[in-house]
Amino acid sequence: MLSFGRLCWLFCSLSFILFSQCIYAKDLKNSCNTCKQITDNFGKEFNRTKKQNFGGGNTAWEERALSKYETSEIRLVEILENLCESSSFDCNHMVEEHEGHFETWWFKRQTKHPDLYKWFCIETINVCCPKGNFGPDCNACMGGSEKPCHGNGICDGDGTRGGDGRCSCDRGYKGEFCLDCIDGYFNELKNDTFSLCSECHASCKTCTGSTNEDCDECKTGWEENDEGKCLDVNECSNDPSPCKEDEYCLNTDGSFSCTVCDKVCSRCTGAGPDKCLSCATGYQDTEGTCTDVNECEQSDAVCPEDNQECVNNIGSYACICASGYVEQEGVCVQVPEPGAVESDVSWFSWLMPYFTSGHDQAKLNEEEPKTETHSGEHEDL
Ligand SMILES: [Ca+2]
Ligand SMILES: [Ca+2]
Repeated sequence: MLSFGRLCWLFCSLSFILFSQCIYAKDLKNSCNTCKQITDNFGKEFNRTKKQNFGGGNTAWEERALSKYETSEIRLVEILENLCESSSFDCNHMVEEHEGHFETWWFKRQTKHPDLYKWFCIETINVCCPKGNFGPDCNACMGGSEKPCHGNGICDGDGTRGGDGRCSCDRGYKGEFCLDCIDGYFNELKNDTFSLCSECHASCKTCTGSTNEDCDECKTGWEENDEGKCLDVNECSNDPSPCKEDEYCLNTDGSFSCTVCDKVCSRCTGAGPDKCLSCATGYQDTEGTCTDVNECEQSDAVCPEDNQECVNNIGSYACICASGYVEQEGVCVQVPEPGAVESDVSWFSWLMPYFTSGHDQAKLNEEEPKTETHSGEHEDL
């Protein structure tokens, strides 16, 4: 029987092998990409150096020089020097490692094998495969190398020595060969080698055609009517409403949404202060719109304490000490005569909030909830 330690060792070794293979497979794909980049750049540099020669001089000499330069090692070296970004290690390493192959191609294979990518990347250093093929032996992708994944997906490792040739299907398609349709799509055309999946109507979960009459099954939020069509469910007409009490409901195709009412409403049918079913506390109905209640003008005194003044604000009101009075321990007391305290300056700055006008106080208190007296902030001073 295997000991625990030995089992661990076995598990770690297997994990390492799998991990290494993943890295290796990725490396194989990357190597091909690097090679492709190199040969693309080779083509660009080849064109760039077409018009160059060894240097100035008379025309006859230039012509001779040009024809010589075309196939010269100097031109090859100039091309090779510009194939990679200096920061790209993989690119520089590959060019350096296979410099000999570039020389062979340049002097001996160029005419017979004009496609450098094919000769170098696929046939010589074996990092790429022909299109539609994958893996170390360049096997055909799923669905064949002519049309991998039947044209409805991407073959893993396509064109490289890596990957496993399996298909990642495009949106709408599924299956090993990307010939089947996912839910919400239907086959417009299908045979052994071709499939066209189109999207169902928004109301169908599954379907056989493109309209809401072709649903096999309606999607959530839709229901079948007597004629067999899938129609939107109006969730907002449900009783009770699917929204909270202070929200209004908006029906949409296949769904609905809930939005919080205007702050002046406690219940509403839509957005804005004129869509209230009932007004929020502190507001009253004025010709169909909820407006602020001026509590200070109500017959019942809302600020019952001595020497208090009522200040109205939007949605509420505040009770503050009247001019010439200041709050101390919950009651409004008369402001002492100037000079009665040691430091006049600090005394007056301390009192300033109580001498501001009612309008300013209303602003200050606008968003505050209904309060009977000020809190004793200054008591800490
Ligand atoms: Ca709906
Ligand atoms: Ca008010």
